[in-house]
Parts: sequence; C-alpha cells; structure tokens
Amino acid sequence: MQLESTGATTHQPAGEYRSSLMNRGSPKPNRVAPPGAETLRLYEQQAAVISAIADLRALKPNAGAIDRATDISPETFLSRYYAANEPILLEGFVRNWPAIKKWSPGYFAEQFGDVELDVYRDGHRRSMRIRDFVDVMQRQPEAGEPYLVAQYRPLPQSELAALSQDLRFDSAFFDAGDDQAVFGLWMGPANTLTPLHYDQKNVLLAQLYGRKRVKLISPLATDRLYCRKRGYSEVDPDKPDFNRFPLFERVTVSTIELEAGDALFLPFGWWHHVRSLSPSISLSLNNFIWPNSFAAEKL
Ligand SMILES: O=C(O)CCC(=O)C(=O)O
Repeated sequence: MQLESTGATTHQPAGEYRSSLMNRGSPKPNRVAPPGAETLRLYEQQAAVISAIADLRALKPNAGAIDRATDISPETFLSRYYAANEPILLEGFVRNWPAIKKWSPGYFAEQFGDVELDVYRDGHRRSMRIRDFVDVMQRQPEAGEPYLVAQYRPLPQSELAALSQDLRFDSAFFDAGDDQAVFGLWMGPANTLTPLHYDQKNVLLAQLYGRKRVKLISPLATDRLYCRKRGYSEVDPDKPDFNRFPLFERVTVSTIELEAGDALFLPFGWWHHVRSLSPSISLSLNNFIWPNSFAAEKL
C-alpha cells in the first residue's frame, strides 16, 4: 500500500534544519516553522491520536471492565498489567499479611495513641494525636472526616516503624529494602473522599481494614477531565456536571470495590477517585522491583 506523503521530512539532515532556522527572518515558501510552533503542532497531533484511541477503546463490548485475579504470577502481572499500564484488582493479595488480623482503629489507638499525625477536616490539614483521632472516628463512623493521610519514606524509620512487622512483601513483586519507596497510610470513617487525580508512579493500594470504592479512568481520557491543578481533575465522577464539563460525557468510568485483603494495582497516569464505604485503613505502596520512575512524572 502506498502511503500519502504528509510533506514532513523525518530525516532532514541537521545542517539543513539549522540553516532553515537561521533563515527564519526571510519569508520563503515552505520554510520550516519555528520550533515552538512545531512543538505545539506535535502536541496537537499526539492529543488527537490519543483521543481517537480513547474513542476506539470505548467500542469494546467490555469497555471499562477491570480485570480481577485471585492468584497471579509475577510474570503475568508484569506483562499484562505493570508493563501494559493496565489496572487489576488482586483479590486477597494481602490476605495473609498479619496486618489483616491486627489492624483496626482501636489497634492504632492502643499502639500509637500519643503519635501526632496530619488529618484533613473541612478542607484543612491539622495535626491530631492518634488516640483523639480514633475517638472522633468511633463516635462518628460515617462522617467522612477527619481523614488521616500520612506518607512515609520509608516506613521502617518513622514513628510507626513497628507497623512494618505486619506487612509481608513477596520478593517476586516488591523490594522490601527500597529506601526511596513511599508508603501512604489512609485511615478514616466511612465516606472519606480522595478526589479524582493520578499519581506519579505505579501504586498498589492495599485494603487492610474495611471497604473502599474506586472509580478509575484511563490516562487516554486526560484531555476530557478538566485538569486545572497539576494531577487533579475538577470533575466529580459521582455527580458529573455535564454543563460545566461536557467532554466528560465521552469518558468511560470503571468502578470497583475493595474488601479487606484485596489490593488494587493503580498504574502510572490512571485517574482514580476513592471513597470509603465503611471505617477503613489502607496502605499505598510503590516499592515494586520493576522500574517505577518516569520522565513524564514532572508533567
Ligand atoms: O485511599 C484513598 O483515599 C486514596 C488512595 C490514593 O489515591 C492513592 O493511593 O494514590
């Protein structure tokens, strides 16, 4: 099949390209556009291609279905999910971690009652002793706040170091000694909400107590998500306002629920919106044995 020429020369010799740039001032037919305009056109082309792929994926009969597995080999996980940038719900993946039997809000109050951590309430961050936080959480188990969100790099050197003993990292998937790894601890009553956003790395969200609902959107839909603040969308996928956000009508949203013992693989760039369905404790991890740092992280 003969391809129509677009007129673009992908192998233009560097000398010719440079001299065409140097002659930018003199208007000539077919002169090379300045690099800024070229870059913009390239981005527009890439965006159009990505948008078309998103529309094509939506034609699949099972569009939006998220794979689930109760047992997965590291080879399958790597080739079908990690390297393919596809999410999967790993049912029971952390069911044998001691944390599943031990962790509860009461356990944290007993073991770490005097530790002060950041909690979010009324849109503000403040510091609270774990004992007081758990007290509020138990008195208002459906209030949606306060929400304890703590990040550790790494967990074993933090004030909650003892929690490390309750985790069991399978060395076929995780590097237990990765000192760059970030651990996120998320604890709160039912109805806590983390708005639609994406992370800068591949993440495993391990559910250790209670239940959560996660809405997931492919990175291919990024141009339909009204991302004004870096990495965050203005759209609430629970109640999308199609008058303000009309492009969101063309977005495929997948919904899955996590039970204690399950883990959700959240690939880099995938948008997620997380609500707890009961009092809940989760841990997010990124200490995979495979590369987990990307040039696009800074975007
Ligand atoms: O559990 C949550 O509320 C949010 C988790 C999350 O967004 C993450 O681990 O990246």
